[in-house]
Amino acid sequence: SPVPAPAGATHPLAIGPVGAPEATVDGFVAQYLRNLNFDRGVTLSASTANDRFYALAYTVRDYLVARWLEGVRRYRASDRKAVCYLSAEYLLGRQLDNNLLASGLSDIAAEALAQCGVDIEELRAQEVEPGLGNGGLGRLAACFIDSLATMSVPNVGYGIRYEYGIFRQTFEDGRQVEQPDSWLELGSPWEFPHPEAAQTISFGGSTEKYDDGGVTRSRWVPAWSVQAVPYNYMVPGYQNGRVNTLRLWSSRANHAFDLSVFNAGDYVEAVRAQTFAENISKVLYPEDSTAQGKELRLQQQYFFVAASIRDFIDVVLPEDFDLTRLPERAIFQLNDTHPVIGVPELMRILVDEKKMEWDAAWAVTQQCFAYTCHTLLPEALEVWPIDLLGRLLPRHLEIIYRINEEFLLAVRERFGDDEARIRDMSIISPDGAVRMAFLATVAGSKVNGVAELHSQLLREKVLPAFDEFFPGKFTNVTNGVTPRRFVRLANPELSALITEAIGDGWLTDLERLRELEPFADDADFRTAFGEMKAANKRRLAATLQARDGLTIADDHMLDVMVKRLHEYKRQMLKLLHIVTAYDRIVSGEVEASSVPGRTFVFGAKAAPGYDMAKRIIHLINAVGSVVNDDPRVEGRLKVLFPPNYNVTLAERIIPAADLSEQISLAGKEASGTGNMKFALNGALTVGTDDGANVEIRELVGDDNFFLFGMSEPEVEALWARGYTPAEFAEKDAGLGRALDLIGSGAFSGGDASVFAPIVSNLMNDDRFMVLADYTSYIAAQDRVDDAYTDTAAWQRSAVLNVARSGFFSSDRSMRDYIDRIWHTEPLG
Ligand code: B1N
Repeated sequence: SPVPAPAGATHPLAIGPVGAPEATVDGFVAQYLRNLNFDRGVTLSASTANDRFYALAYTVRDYLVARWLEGVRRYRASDRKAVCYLSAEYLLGRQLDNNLLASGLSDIAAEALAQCGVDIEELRAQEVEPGLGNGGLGRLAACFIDSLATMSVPNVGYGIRYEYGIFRQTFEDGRQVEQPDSWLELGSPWEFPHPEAAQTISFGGSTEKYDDGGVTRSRWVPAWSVQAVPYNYMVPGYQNGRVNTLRLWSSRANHAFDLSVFNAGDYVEAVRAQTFAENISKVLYPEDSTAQGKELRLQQQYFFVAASIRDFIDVVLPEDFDLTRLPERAIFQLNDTHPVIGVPELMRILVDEKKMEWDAAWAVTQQCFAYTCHTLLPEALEVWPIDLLGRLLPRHLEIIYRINEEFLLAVRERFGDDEARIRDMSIISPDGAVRMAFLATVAGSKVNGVAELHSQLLREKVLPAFDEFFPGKFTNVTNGVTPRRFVRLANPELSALITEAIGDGWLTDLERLRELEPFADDADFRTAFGEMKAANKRRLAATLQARDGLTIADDHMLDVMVKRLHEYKRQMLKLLHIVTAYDRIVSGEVEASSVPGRTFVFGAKAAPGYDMAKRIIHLINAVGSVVNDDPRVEGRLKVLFPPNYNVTLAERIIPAADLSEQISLAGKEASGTGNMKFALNGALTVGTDDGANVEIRELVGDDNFFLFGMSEPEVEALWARGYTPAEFAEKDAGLGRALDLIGSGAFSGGDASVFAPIVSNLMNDDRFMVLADYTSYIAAQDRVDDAYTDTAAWQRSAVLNVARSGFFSSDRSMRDYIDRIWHTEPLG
């Protein structure tokens, strides 16, 4: 397809089409060898695995680039509205297989490499995944941009190209140790750097008033600045010829400026100042669901948001575009509060730079933003102290004050001088901090939660005054996951089974999985399904053996809890179950052979500064070593905790799982997305009525879901009555014994002090009511054991989980955002 040619071009190739290489084995081989020779500068026989991986990635890229450029050209020629997704995190996972699948080249590439005598498996293993996110929030952003490309919706994903992504986790004596994630060490073949298109991003200084032809205006006089260098990534749709863009910003020193401010003649100082600028995109903050309040974090946020908004206005939109019409062309979706500083930034551009009237600018701004909230945890809600914000972004603080003033004036007009209400709704908190969720809610055209229950609690409990003031502003969009990565790529065996049963087309129309329902009663299909699970377990076993030297028994139920380590997610509840199962066997209470063999698999990173989370990681490993070494439970119970859980490992673990642990305290997990991936891969869920579990259970049916624990209203009622966890330990003998074992040093070589803080926290505080839900959880696990012994019934349930989870495609989430929030249309 034609690539735009400059005026005056006469050579046919300059006019186009340059065209992609021919999509044949021969075409692929030729391009592959060309890349190896001309890009890597090596022959095949002298190449390293990294050379061969690079050449492969470049070859796949070559097929996609023409479509990408053509898409950009067609978008610019249209007047379509684009979704500008603003997210501080994108947890992409490896790109090679995804890009091969999207371009329809998987088979050709496999054959081409085979004919070159190159082992494609070895090359797959070369790719280091860009871990530019912490967990669900970052992975969600990656799923969403995949779906938008697949649905041909114009989208630019904007974010930060962290030089170091989420830390690499290792264990030393069972304790988490963090290693830097130097994912760029061997280069990154998928990115297109554009240092020439860098933007200047300013910070600090002061504001001043000036006379602009009789009008008094404000302007910002910043003190220092850095360069934001864009790195483009292709985001290919699934076999639809569409390629969208992910644009990640990297910070670089602004030389002219450094010389004047940082050095005063000192060359060495000036070069040192460069590191200061480069620090901004140096490292991802490794906290999931906690706000840090660190200045560098605010710098990161402003850095990427300012660069992104300017990019869209100055680079993507036509020159001299009338910005009063910006809402027709852009919707800036705020992925949590991290990009909310974009609100005063757009106001600053419109009012200070484009000289728009405040009210007109505010009308534009309100239509251009929408806000997604991802949590209810108070410690995760971002607030920025006004002194910090004022020091770093003085003009933005002034703008926030004015937004707040006008907003509170409107509140007074509606409700009178109700001072309590005014205090509760003020964007500036009583202790002098900017409440970013409030700012986002006031500014956004819509505010959404990420699952039905979460959206309801957001409206009713966290922001009820705002819901009353802005009728119709609050909505729900339940999260989703991309079936391309998490079904087709992660589970090719299941995908083949599905296609054999219902034909193709389901991968872009996932509700069609419903057609699988009758197959749940087909014994042959169930057998094939069982073989699929067994094959996936063997594949996982091989991975864990090679990666960590771990072994998995063939005939075990695989019981999996993979997610960030957080007290609200209750890995401790899972551990109490394991200790109880262990204790029941070693105490002779149950016959080892009377329960199905189970392998418990954990994957979890703890934020480096979160002591309790790290202690729980230590305890998981400690329980694991005792259980795994005890001959009395040999062949019955096993605990595996492979380190460094990431997207790549998730793609191996999830398709092999039988049981999915989704056991957060009701009301705490906003949605969860791992829960959806497991259900789509035919694992049954043991879960609380929390987040998207509620919707999973409604869809798959009570018979195919192990529900336990208090509901959110029951949790509230227990808090209201007064929660004394120790009472629960007294009432349930099994719980008492499990806690005693942990607290007495049974898993720490007799040293009670190691895990005593965990036990004492549970007995005396237990913020997330682990003890209150224990009895019900153990009962649910006993039901799981029973159910698993009836293989046919279990597999029937597993098939029904797959058949009824099509709703959880991120394509559906995107449809909902489009219908309820964005009102955009695909580029035909
Ligand atoms: O976002 C996911 C949800 O499925 C999860 O339930 C939710 O916990 C997760 C600050 C967060 N909420 N908040 C964060 C991440 C990083 C950070 O610095 C907060 N992550 C979630 C997708 O909706």
